[in-house]
Amino acid sequence: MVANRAVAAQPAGPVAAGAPIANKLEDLARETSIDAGQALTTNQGVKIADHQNTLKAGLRGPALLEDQLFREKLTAFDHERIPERVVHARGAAAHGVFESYASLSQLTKASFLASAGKKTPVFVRFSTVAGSKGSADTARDVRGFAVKFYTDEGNYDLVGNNIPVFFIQDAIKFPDLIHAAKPEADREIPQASTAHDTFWDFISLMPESTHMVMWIMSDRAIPRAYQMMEGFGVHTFRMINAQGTSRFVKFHWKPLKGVHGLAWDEAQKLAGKDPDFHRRDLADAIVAKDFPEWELGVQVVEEADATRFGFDLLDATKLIPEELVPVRPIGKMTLNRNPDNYFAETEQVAFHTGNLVPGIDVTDDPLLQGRMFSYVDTQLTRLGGPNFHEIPINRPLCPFHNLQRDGFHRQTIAKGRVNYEPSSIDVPPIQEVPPSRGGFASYPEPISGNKVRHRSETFADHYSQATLFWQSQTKPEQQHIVEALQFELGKVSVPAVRLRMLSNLVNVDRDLAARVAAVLGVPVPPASPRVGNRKYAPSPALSMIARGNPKSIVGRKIAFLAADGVDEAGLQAVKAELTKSGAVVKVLAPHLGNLRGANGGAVKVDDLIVTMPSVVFDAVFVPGGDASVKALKASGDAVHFVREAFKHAKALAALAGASDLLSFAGIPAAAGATVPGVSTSLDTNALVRKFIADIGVHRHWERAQKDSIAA
Ligand code: HDE
Repeated sequence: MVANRAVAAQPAGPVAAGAPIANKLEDLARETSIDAGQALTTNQGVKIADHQNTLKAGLRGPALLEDQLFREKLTAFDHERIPERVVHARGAAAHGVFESYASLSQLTKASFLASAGKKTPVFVRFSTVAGSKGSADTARDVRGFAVKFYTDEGNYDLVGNNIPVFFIQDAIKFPDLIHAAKPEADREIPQASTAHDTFWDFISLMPESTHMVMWIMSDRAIPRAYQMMEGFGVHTFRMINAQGTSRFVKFHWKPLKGVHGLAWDEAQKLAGKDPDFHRRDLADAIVAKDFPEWELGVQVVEEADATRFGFDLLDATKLIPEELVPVRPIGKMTLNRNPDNYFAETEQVAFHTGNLVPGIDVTDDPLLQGRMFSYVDTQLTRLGGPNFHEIPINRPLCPFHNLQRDGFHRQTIAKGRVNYEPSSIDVPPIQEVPPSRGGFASYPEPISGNKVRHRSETFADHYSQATLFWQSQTKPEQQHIVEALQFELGKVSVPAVRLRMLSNLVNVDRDLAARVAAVLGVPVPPASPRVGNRKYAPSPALSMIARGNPKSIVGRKIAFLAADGVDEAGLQAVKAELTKSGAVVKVLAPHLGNLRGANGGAVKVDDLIVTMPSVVFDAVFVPGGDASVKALKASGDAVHFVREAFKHAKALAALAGASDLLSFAGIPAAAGATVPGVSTSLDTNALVRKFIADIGVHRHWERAQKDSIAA
C-alpha cells in the first residue's frame, strides 16, 4: 500500500467478501492518490534527488544509458496513450446517483428498482460519435448517453443515445456506416462532420436510414448542453418479474432542464471558439451545484401486444410514439460530482450492453445482438486485455468471484489452488446461485425457424416514421432540417449522390424535398409510388419545442456588454435580479479591471469582449450610460456581438439609451418595434421581467429578421 493514498482505510482491489460497498466514490477513494506535498519518488518508491537533469558523462554529455530515472520517466510517457474508442471517442463524464421512485417489482425483479427511494451510484459518459478524441463538442452528430449503474446485484449498463432510433437495422452494416461517416479514407478529411461524399453516398443507398437522417438533420444533433438532451435505450429490451413474466420496454431519459438546441451557425463557430463547450458546461454546472438531472422512464408493451403497432419492435429504426404508449417515470438521476481524473475514469470506463442484472434482458433486435459481441471485443484492444473489469471505474460494488484468472495486468491475487469447477478440494466450493436467490438467467424465449441470412418483411417500411417526425416538427424546426440538408448535400460533390438523397427525401415529404432541391439547383425527383406523403397525427413528443419545456433560467449564461461611463445602478439592478433567478452573469468590456460608472461608481469586469464570443452565452443585456453606449457603437467587436446573438435567436435586452446600440447594429429595436425576444425599456423592473421570460423561452426561432443579419 502506498503511503500517499487519500483514503487508506480499506484494502485496494476488488471487494473480497461481505456486503456491497454502498458508494462508488468510497470505492474509488481506495485507489485515489494525491501527489501534492509528497516526496517525489520513482515507481519503486525510491526518492528522487534531481528531476531536472539526465545522467551524463561530463557536464556537456553524452547521456548515459544506465540512467534508470530518465528511462522510467520516458517509458511511462511513451506509453501514455491507449487507442481512442473507434466510435464515441470524444466524451465527458460525471458521477451521480439514481433514485427509484417506487417499487417496480410488478415489472422487474431488478433490485435497484425494487423500492421507493432506493439509491444506486451511477457513472455517465456523454459523447459524440464520429469525431476523434480531440474534435469539437458541437459537431452535428448523435450524442452517446451511456449510464453505468453500480447496483447491489452487479453493474447494469444502459448504453444509449440522445436520438431514439438508429441508422441501420442489422449490426453487420455498422462498420460500413462508421467508415462512411468518418473522415474519408484517402486524405482523412473532414474531421467530425457528415457533410461529405462518402457519408451521403452510403446513406443514399440505405433507405432504412431515412428516419434517423431526419433526426440528425434536426437540432437534436446540435444540443445546447448534455444536460439538455433526452436519452434513449433505442432498442426494445425486456423486463422480467419474479414470476417470470416478460414485457417489452423502451428506456427514456427526460432532462429536467428541458430539451434545447444551438443554431447551426453557432455550433460551427463554437467548434473554433470553444471546442470544449459541452464538456465545460457539464463540469461547470456540477461545480456550481446546479446539478444536471433526468427522469428515467419506460414505455411498457405486453408480449401479446408486440405486433399491434404496424412496425416491428425489433427494428431499431422505429420508435413507439409516446402518444401510443406513454412514458412512465420510474426514477431520477442526478449528476453531482466531476471525475477526478479524465484518463482513469472517463477514458477507461468500459460500457457493455451485456452488463445486465437479473430482471432486465435483451431482445432479438439484430442490431442489439451485434452489440452484445462488440463491446467486450473492442475493450480487449482499447484497454489492453481481459482484465479491464478490475479497473476501479469499471469494477462493481458488490463482491465478485469466478475462476477466470491471469491475463495482462491482473490485479486480484486469487488464493488457493482450485481454479476450475466442479471440484471437491475446496470445501465449500465456489457455487452457482439459482435464479430464485439472485442468479442471472436469460429469458427462456421460445425460438424456431430456419438458419437464414435474410431480413424480415416486418422491417421493410423505411418512410412512415420519417414522415411522422417531419410532420411533428414546428415550422422553425422544419426550416432547420431543410437548412441542414441544404448544407450537408451542398457539400456533396457527386451529383448522383445528391439526386439519390432527394429521391429518398421526396418519399418523406414533397415540400421538404422541394425546398432542398431548390438550393441544390435540381428538379424534385418523383416519389416512389408505394410510399410517402401520408398525413399523420403529429407527435408533440418528437419536437424539441412542441414537447413543452420548463421556462426556468437557472444556469443560463448572460453577457452584459458595457464600457466606461456605464449606468452602474441599472447594470447592478438587472444583474441582481438575474442572479436571483439562478442565471450566471458576466460583465464583458473593452478592458479588464473596473469600469468607471456614469455616477462615479465602479463595476468589476469579468472578461474582455474579444475573449468571450456571443456564442458561449444564452442572452445579452446592454445597460445604459451615454459614454458606454457610444464606446460600444465604436467597437466592431461589440456590434458583431449583438448582431450574432440576434442571428442566433437569443434574448436581447437594452436599458434606456442602450437600444441605440441594437438599432445601430441593424436590430429592429426602436420604440414600438415588437421583435420576439428583444426588449428595450426605460423601466428597469419591466425590462427585467420581460427579459427573464424571454430567456426562459431559450431561443426565439420564429424571429423573422434574424436570417438577414450578417454576423
Ligand atoms: Fe455502440 N459502440 N455500437 N451504439 N456505442 C461503442 O464500444 C456498436 C450503437 C454507444 O461512452 C464501442 O466501448 C455496434 C447504438 C455508446 O464509452 C463499440 C453497433 C447505440 C457508446 C460499439 C453500435 C450505441 C458506444 C466503441 C451496431 C445507441 C460509447 C467503444 C450494432 C443505443 C460508450 C466502445 C462510452 C460505443 C459498437 C450501435 C451507443 C465499437 C457494433 C444503436 C453511447 O463496441
